[in-house]
Amino acid sequence: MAGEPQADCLFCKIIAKEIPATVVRESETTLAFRDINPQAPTHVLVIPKVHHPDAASLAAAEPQIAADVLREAGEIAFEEGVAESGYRIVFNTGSGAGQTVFHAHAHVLGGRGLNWPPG
Ligand code: D5M
Repeated sequence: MAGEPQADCLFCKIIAKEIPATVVRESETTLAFRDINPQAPTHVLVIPKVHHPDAASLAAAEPQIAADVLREAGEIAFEEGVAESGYRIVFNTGSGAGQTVFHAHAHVLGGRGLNWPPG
């Protein structure tokens, strides 16, 4: 069922604490942890605790939780000290855009210059 934990989902396993992660923030509806393969000095992932395959399906099914993910991303940018210099919130959506984990997640990237357009 939509939103239910998926046995084969890496991020559902992190939420269930079956796989360790370096958690930086947690709310009732979200979990944020450091990316295992950081692409910037600050690289944190914010995920909803409910399982939806990407950000658009999360927003369609659970708009309040999608808003929670964005709010947490902004709080993390402040806590990590990258808000003033500028940071990026990225939702890779679909394998053609580089999505590899099909549980909605925001990348919070900062602490270095970020080019536009992204690669
Ligand atoms: O982003 C998926 C991201 O998930 C990618 O940047 C690596 C990260 N990742 C993969 N496994 C882990 C674990 N175990 N801990 C922390 N981060 C992890 P995507 O947008 O789907 O490419």
